[in-house]
Amino acid sequence: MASQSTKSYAQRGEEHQHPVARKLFNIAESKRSNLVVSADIEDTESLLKCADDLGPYIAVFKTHVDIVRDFSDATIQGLKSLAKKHNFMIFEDRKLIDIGNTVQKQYHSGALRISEWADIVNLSVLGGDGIVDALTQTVTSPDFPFRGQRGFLLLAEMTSRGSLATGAYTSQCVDLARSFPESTFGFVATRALTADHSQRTSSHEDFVIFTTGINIESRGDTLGQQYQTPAEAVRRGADFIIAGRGIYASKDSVVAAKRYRDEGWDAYMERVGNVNL
Ligand code: 6AU
Repeated sequence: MASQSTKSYAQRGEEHQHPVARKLFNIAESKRSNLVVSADIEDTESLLKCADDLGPYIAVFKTHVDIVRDFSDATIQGLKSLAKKHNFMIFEDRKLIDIGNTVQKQYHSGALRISEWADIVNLSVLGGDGIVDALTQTVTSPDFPFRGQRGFLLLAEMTSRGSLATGAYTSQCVDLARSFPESTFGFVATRALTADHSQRTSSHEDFVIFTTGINIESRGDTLGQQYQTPAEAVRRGADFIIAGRGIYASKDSVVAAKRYRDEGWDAYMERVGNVNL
């Protein structure tokens, strides 16, 4: 049976073997936030305004920079400086999926230069382990300037109706992640995925679960998206909750961010047994 972690972020931040996960847990603990805002915003000015407005309340700012129509060096520099100002990490939701040789170029060069500015990127392993192997080689190479500062999440499940990322596919994502601990520290998934402690391959194993499809007001959209609330997600094993339109498209995005942050944090506190803190 899959088991969620009942350890505190502070403890996981101390013990985790991956530096990106350690930093992430430390940010979550210090800001009392397990919230990731998904900023699916199409121009640089609005994207950076969103990061500046919501920065104090989030642990991670998630981007889809391929939808930013005026993406440029100013977008990158703006994101990097706001990440420093507000102490959040940047997750580019690029869902890389191709042969190893192609994804190395998509990740490290090309128009987006993801490796330069995104602490975290997600990968789809539909094509097998070659993608993880290739990108692990990139981020562990002695020539890579951000060695130890970049981490990957595998897209192990999807929230869209009829998703094919289920069952054996999802389990194989877990097996594959176990083979690349130097680069891969968790999953995008709707729940905890790993077996209980007695079945883990290592007592140090601690995959971080990012759960998307989070919305307090709605159960889905007209295009197949399916939602759960922050509390439901954390109870099922989410370590970080990813919310997009529920926050940035609401009447007051700061009020909404605080509400999602508080609901996610309270559910985490309940899970680790500190309900009164
Ligand atoms: O809260 P929303 O529905 O406005 O936005 C959800 C965000 C979007 C999706 O591209 C992304 O989460 N997403 C992902 C991710 C993060 O990989 C996987 C998935 O299964 N479903 C999903 O919505 O930016």
